[in-house]
This record gives sequence, C-alpha cells and structure tokens, in this order.
Amino acid sequence: MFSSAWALCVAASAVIVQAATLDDVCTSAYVKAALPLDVLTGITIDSSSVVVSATKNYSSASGDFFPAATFDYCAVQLAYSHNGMDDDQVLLMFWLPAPDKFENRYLSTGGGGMAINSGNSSLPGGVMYGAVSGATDGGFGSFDLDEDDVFLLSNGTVNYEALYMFGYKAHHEMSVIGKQFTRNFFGMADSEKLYAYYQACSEGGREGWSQIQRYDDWDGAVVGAPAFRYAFQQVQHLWSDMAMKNLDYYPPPCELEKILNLTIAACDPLDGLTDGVVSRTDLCKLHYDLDTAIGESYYCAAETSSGGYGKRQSSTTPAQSGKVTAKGVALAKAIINGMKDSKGQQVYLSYQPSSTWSDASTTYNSTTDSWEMSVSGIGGDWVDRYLNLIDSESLSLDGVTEDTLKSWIYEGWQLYDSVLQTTWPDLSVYHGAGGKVLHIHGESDYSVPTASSVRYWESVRSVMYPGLSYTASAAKLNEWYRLYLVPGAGHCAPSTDQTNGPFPQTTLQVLIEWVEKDKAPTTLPATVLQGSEEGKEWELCAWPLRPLWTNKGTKFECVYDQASIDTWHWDLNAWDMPVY
Ligand SMILES: *[C@@H]1O[C@H](CO)[C@@H](O)[C@H](O)[C@H]1NC(C)=O
Ligand SMILES: *[C@@H]1O[C@H](CO)[C@@H](O)[C@H](O)[C@H]1NC(C)=O
Ligand SMILES: *[C@@H]1O[C@H](CO)[C@@H](O)[C@H](O)[C@H]1NC(C)=O
Ligand SMILES: *[C@@H]1O[C@H](CO)[C@@H](O)[C@H](O)[C@H]1NC(C)=O
Ligand SMILES: *[C@@H]1O[C@H](CO)[C@@H](O)[C@H](O)[C@H]1NC(C)=O
Ligand SMILES: [Ca+2]
Repeated sequence: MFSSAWALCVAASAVIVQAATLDDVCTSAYVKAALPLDVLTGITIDSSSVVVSATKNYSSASGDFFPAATFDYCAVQLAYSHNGMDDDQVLLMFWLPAPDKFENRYLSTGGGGMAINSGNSSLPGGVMYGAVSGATDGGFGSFDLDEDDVFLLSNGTVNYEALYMFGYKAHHEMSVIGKQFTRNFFGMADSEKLYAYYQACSEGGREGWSQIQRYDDWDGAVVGAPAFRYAFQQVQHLWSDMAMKNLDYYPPPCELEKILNLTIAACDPLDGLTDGVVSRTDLCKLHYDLDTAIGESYYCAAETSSGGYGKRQSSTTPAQSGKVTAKGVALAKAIINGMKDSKGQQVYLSYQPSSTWSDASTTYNSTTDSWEMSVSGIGGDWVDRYLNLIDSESLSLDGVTEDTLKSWIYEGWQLYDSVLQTTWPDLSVYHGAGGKVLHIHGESDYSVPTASSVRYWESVRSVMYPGLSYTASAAKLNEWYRLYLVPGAGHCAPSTDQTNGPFPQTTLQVLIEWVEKDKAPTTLPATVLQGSEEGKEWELCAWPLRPLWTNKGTKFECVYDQASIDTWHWDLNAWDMPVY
C-alpha cells in the first residue's frame, strides 16, 4: 500500500508510478492530487466532484472500431465549470489503464446522432492500446442528454453555450484537460512525449473535424463518416420525402428493397469479384440502368414488430407483393441523382447506388391500407428546432417545395457556419504540428453520403495544394491525410445487405504505427466481421485509387480510373458560394 503522503507527491518520476499497481493510484486522494487545476484559463475544476472506481479484468466485446480485449481500468469522473456562468457544469469521464499497461497515449472519443459521447462504449478502444480514454457530456446535464435535448431554453431562446460546446468547445476543453491529467496521473516528465489521438464516427466524425480544423491537440485522428457540411447534411435527409411528394408515390418498403437487391446483384460483379459486395459503386453509377428493375416481382412476408422501447403498441405490416413500378424506379433515380432546385440545378450530392433507402421509409396506414410519407426525423428535427426554434418533431412537407429545402440549407448554413458546418478546408494548424488523419467512410452509407467525404478531401486538397496537378496534390495530401472508402459498408458499420463486406476494425492501431513509428499505411487493413466469410482479410484503397479485381477475381489492385473518379465530383451549380 502507498501512503497518502506518497499519493500527494504526484509529480514523482514515471518510474515510480509505473511500478505502482492500479489499486495504488485508483483512489480519490491520488486522483485529486493529479487534477490539472490550472491548465485552462476560464475554467474551474471541482475537486469535490471526483468519483473514482477500479474495474478488474473487464472484457470488452469485439466492435466495428476495435477488437475484443480484456483489461483493468480506473474510471475517473470529474466536473468543471466555466467561470462566471451560472448553473454550468461539464462532466468528463476518463478510463485509465493500469500503470504497467500505460503506453504514453491519450484518446478522445465522441458521439453520434445528436450526442457528444457514446456513453462508455468507445472508451475500451483506447485503453486496450495503453491510452487514457475520455468522453465529455458537453455540459448538457448528464452523459445521457443530447444537444437537441438542451438546445432550446424553456423561454424558447437558443442555449448558445450548449450549441458552441457541441460545435467545438467541449472537445477542445476535454483534450487539454485530459492530456494534462494523463501526464499528472502517470507522473510523466515534461520531456516525455504523450501521443494524443481521436476516434469516432458520424456526429463523432464531425466533432473530430471540428478540432482538426482549429487546433493541434492531437497527433492523429480516426474520423469515420463525418456528419459535416451540417446545413446540407441535415436537410438532405428530407430529399427522399420530397422526391416521393413530387411523384405523389409512397412505395411499399418491399418495392425499394427489391430495387436495392437488383442493384446489388447487377453491380457486385463490376468490381471483378462476385462476392455479394459492391466495391465499385462508381461503376454501378456508370453502367447499371435502374430501368431494368421495372416489372420485376417482389414479395415480403407480413411482420409484427413488438413495439420497441418508447412505443406503446406493436405494429403490423402486411405482406407486400407486386411488381416494381416505373414510379418506384423514378423515385430511386431521384434519390441517387440528389437534391435539385425548381430550375433543375444541383443543390447537393447524394447516396451511392447499393445503399439502403433509409430516408425513403414509409409508414403503413391500416385504415386506408396504404403507405404514407414518414418524414425523416433527423431532417424534421433540424428544421423545427434549429431553424424555426420550435420544440417539436412533427415537420410536415405540406406546401414545401424543392426551393424551400434549398432555402433551409442556406439559412442553416449562415446561422451555423462557424459552429456546426465543419468544412473549413485549411488544415494548416493541425498539419503544421505534424497531425495525421485516417478518414473512413462506408461506400454504401445510407445516412451520410459517401461523396460528402470525398468532396471534403478534395476541398482540402485544392485549398492546401493549389497550383499542383491533381495527382501531385493528391500525393501531397496523402502524406498526412488519407481517405479510405469501405466496400459494402453502411453508416459507421458493416451492412446487413452486403454481409461479406469488410470493416477496418484496427484503424487506430494503424494510426498509432503511423504517428509513433512513421509507418505510413498504403492500403488499410479491414476484416469481414459477420456472415460466412467472417475473418476474411481485405485491404482498402486510399482515395483517389479504386479497388479492382482482375484475372477472374484472383488479382487485387488499387487502380486510378478517371471516369470513376469523375462520378464522385458533383457540380453544385445551384450555389454561387463555394461549397467545401
Ligand atoms: C478474467 O475474465 C476471464 C473471462 O472473462 C476469465 O476467464 C478469467 O479467469 C478472469 N481472470 C481473473 C484473474 O479473474
Ligand atoms: C460507465 O463506466 C463507469 C465506470 O466503470 C460505470 O460506473 C458505469 O456504470 C458505466 N456506465 C454504463 C452505462 O455502463
Ligand atoms: C431565457 O432564459 C435564459 C436562461 O434562463 C436567460 O438567460 C435569458 O435572458 C432568457 N431570455 C429571455 C428573452 O427571456
Ligand atoms: C433482398 O435480399 C435479402 C438478402 O438476400 C433477402 O433477405 C430479402 O428477402 C430480399 N428482398 C426482396 C424484396 O426480395
Ligand atoms: C390513416 O388514414 C386516415 C384516413 O386518411 C387518417 O385519418 C389517419 O390519421 C391515418 N392514420 C395515421 C396513423 O396516420
Ligand atoms: Ca463484388
């Protein structure tokens, strides 16, 4: 046992701390003495808020972003406040590895949807690599509250503090506090390097970019499918509904599912390997004619869903059968072709063919025995709450036109450009400090269009390397920021429709090797995580190279294919402003 006198002597050398056990350091007194009280001006860490507990032999299951692992950790929750603000309290949760497992690493984790954290679920992804892992509650009141829960104050005005915390402030504060706390806790000398990382997907991907665009807090970041270009991203969720309204056609879900299945079947072989995975959605765009689906029969059995959490009743959908209609195909085309205004000008990019039609879901009405529009919850929440400042989730598209959607984008873009848009293309602060980025995005993402990430990578390339040829600037950017599209993957996860598709489960490990050992990845390793090919290893190609199998599927290459690359570049000619 260590005496409390020793515990107070936190700045003692790393040698002493590394000889300590988890029980020696995972105490309230030790943690309080290690708090970085003066690390950020304008904030006060509340020593009395500290809650400490040790967990031994914790087994964390295999996830999409990290493999299974078993480890001991010390959980530390603490609170801080911004000076001069009433009722302000921000909670941080850190999981720290045992002293003999610590590898001079720190990892920030982020949220998804409207959440700024993922509870504890992302924290194992750092501890298993000898990193202290952190999560923040953004000051929203608890780790379970999301930004949209607190965005409107009770008098109907905007909670700007919560908005800016969500936008970018909370993550910067957590990184600064977390890194110094890590140093103090493990008694690192000032001369010792602490490697700092980030890993998250979706909204968490946007949070990652919010930091990379402003700060140099991290040495490396894994950002997945970022929900950025926010005003566009949120409104584009309403495009499928708008397209249905324009066609006055609300398809049974089974019809769209059939169109998806036919698309996957037709486009799977175009990459040179018939494996159930559309690794080249660009070739699918170039060569698959959706009209060939018209007249194909579909059938889906009746289903009763047991009315999950928050739903009072179970709901029943009837058996669906019929033939794919011309209107069903017109809808699919309108979705793939993306948002247009009333003049036919392109407002935004869209999903790749072979993505599920998630925004186009309809609801069955048993009174009329027909399918009805079910407005996208994410899109509706954005317009009601963030544009109209109404606490509601029942947006109707009555009276709404393509030009209304466009005006919603413009309004949100102006209102939140500096806080949520998150597409600032000049990364010179982060790059200047040596920061690396591994950006991944499922090629069949149904929630954040894959082309959205391609567009941002291209914006950074053209803004940071003007005057160089395409291939020369791409090569320069790839020296520190690489984008990998994941064949068959959906949103931040493998897809249920293309189960033989891989997912890059060890990306943080690859990043660590790149940052700490200068081992730059060329291809990114990925593994099939489900289905009959579970465990099969893949290599992902770095943009702008594209995967291709030749020799009857026996030879794999990453190829440069200009016609395919061009399909990823959207001319958003509805705007006079640059859209990064
Ligand atoms: C740790 O957990 C694993 C399985 O979860 C178990 O097999 C093993 O015995 C445990 N070890 C200790 C030291 O408790
Ligand atoms: C998160 O981790 C802390 C510390 O181990 C634990 O007390 C808490 O119950 C965990 N929360 C959930 C939801 O598992
Ligand atoms: C709304 O409430 C907030 C928080 O209580 C307060 O600071 C603000 O002044 C109020 N605004 C108006 C217009 O009443
Ligand atoms: C689509 O394919 C999946 C997987 O093979 C299958 O389970 C489903 O029934 C198919 N849907 C339709 C409408 O044919
Ligand atoms: C179903 O349709 C009827 C008739 O149009 C309508 O009154 C009712 O509100 C609809 N039910 C739901 C759940 O939308
Ligand atoms: Ca294939």
